[in-house]
Amino acid sequence: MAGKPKLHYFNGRGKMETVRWLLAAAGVEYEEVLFRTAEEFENLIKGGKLMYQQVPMVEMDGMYMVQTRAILRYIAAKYDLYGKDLKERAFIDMYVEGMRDLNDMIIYFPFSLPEEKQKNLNYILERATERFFPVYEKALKDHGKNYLVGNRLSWADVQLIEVVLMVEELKPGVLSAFPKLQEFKARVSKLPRIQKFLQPGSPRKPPVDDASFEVSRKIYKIDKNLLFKHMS
Ligand SMILES: N[C@@H](CCC(=O)N[C@@H](CS)C(=O)NCC(=O)O)C(=O)O
Repeated sequence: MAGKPKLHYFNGRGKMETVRWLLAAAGVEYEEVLFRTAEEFENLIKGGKLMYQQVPMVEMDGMYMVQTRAILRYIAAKYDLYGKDLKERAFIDMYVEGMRDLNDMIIYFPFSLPEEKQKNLNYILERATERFFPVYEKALKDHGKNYLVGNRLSWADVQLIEVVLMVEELKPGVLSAFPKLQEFKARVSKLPRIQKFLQPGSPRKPPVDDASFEVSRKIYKIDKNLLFKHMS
């Protein structure tokens, strides 16, 4: 199993996208094993390597790692993106958990019923601009440093730029009231590894559209009425 990490997922963002971002920021090359049908996903389950019969799964360092947050924490710690001491880690954890809450809303947004789509979109934008973005804006403003924690790039910064770009896809200009976040985005986008990941042709996946949503719905056999099953 030595060699590059192998990412097992479908050909879309979903929960794996944050893993792709973090590996890219760490400068780690990886392979992707993308399944495209329910049958291919079932074959992966039958292979017996998915602890909970779920993906994301990352083959790395002799492990078949599952649970997105466990995977992210391992990569962050291994590649020195997880703070220098327990207190920095606690702050990184607090930031990334908030970002995950926001990211999850965006991931589940395509499940909205047509009549609820606009209401749900408004809710996400309200949460982004009134709950989450003000936290990161204030942190950057108060300490006046370039990064959220410890004045060097961490997992929190990588997840912040990812989620900022996702919210901007839902509403361009959403950062207009957040000057520090605008500066942060401009600065971090220019870091060579991040810049490379943002280029067309990188492993970064495009936003979900109706067609890709339908593909993922079929792979995971998602019944809209059973959405809670997919919110673990
Ligand atoms: N808590 C898990 C949840 C993983 C999860 O819900 N994975 C979905 C795909 S994104 C899945 O494998 N669904 C199939 C199933 O649960 O049977 C994590 O964060 O990795």
